[in-house]
Amino acid sequence: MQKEVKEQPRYAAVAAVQLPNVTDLEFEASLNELRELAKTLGFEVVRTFVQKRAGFDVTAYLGAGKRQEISSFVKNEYEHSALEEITISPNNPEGWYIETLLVDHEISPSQARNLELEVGCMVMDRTMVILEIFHRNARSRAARAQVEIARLGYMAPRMREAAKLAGSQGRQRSGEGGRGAGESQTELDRRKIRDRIAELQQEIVAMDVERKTQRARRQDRQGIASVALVGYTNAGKSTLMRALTGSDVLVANKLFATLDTTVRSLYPESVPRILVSDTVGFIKNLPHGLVASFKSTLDEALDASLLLHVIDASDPGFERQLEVTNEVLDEIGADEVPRIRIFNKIDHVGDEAAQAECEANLHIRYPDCVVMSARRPADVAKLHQKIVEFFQQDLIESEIFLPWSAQQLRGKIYASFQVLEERSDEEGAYFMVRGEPDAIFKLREQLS
Ligand SMILES: Nc1nc2c(ncn2[C@@H]2O[C@H](COP(=O)(O)OP(=O)(O)O)[C@@H](O)[C@H]2O)c(=O)[nH]1
Ligand SMILES: [Mg+2]
Repeated sequence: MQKEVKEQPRYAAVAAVQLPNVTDLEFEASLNELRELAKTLGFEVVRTFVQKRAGFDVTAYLGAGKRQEISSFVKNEYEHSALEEITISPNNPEGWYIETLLVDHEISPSQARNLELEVGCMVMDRTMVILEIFHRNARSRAARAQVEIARLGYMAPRMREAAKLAGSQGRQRSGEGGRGAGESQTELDRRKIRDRIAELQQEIVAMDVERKTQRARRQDRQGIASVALVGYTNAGKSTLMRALTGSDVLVANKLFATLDTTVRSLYPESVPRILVSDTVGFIKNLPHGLVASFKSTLDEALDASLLLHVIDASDPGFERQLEVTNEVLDEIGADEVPRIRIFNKIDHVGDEAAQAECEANLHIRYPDCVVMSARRPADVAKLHQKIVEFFQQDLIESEIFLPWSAQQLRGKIYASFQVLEERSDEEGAYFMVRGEPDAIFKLREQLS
């Protein structure tokens, strides 16, 4: 039997300043989202530090007292008895240590550096967390270029900060005055970054022309039935993906666990096989500079034959989120892709009466929507059925003749179509199949 490989957990703490104009609800929602984003990056968030302030501390984002508190927590010197609430999950062993402090705002390079020095662990701000997620999700060339531009834009001032630090230390050591070596290096780096951004922008313009033929590309892929999950972070996309593809069962298999987690086939398998892919989630609090890279990373939704738009029905702000998702999908040209709206987490909406009322209202407002809980196997099975039906509704029945000389295509026929009947004579074999008209047509062409 294969041993289950457990990834080493990476522990993180989250810290945020609540400004006076931010309501408790907004503040909590943003923190929740950051914790979800952290999970996506493989962090286990063990503690959240919050502080109400009139503004961010200029030197290190948080006030001195809070920094001290975090520092002693990171160094594990915390007086455990002094803790009112400590959110360490039960599978967190005693000797845990915090690898990273995640900050729920974009902070300046010098704030980040000062905070790091004081708390004694790495600091990642909200923008960096999101950039890292986009970086991991960018598959197409255009998306990779777009994310790299955003990363360079984010890195540039931070490199200057690092260079300034190195420069001032250098000067201190050598007693050298005026322009330090660090600074001229910075100039050079700044120019390099500018050049690289310009180069990437040109590439993207060139790719835009290429993308005009995207529709053709989708036509090309019609033989492959594919479904993409889209929607906000925390709506339940990944949970649904696992439930629909049976990967909860299969994940114990080490080989399987190492495969790309974002594309899998629907399970139990159907004919033709249907691929399910998870896309990068929408973010409530998306820094303005990251909008372009988000959109390009979402681009792969265009390749799907069907979109499953997952909405958290238990989130009070779901209607606004639904609108934003629609708008963005329209903008990237995904309005042409058929879509099923899935209101998930219905089990999380109040008591049974409230759930029934919510469900009834949703069906009135959004006819044809699915209201479900990813945690209920019966609901998942129904959705599975609905997806399969979508791909079968346009199927036609047809006979394909395969001469004996082309028997190597036999396997392909069985993989691509549902074979209803097979017979043969001295010329070859005849298959009565049910399949996509396009795929049948293509195979016929190939055979003639
Ligand atoms: N109560 C409830 N929780 C759910 C449901 N679906 C997902 N969740 C939880 O919601 C959180 C976010 O789910 P996840 O699949 O990671 O969302 P994603 O960001 O869209 O991929 C996780 O803690 C899930 O366990 C559901 O139907 N009901
Ligand atoms: Mg997810």
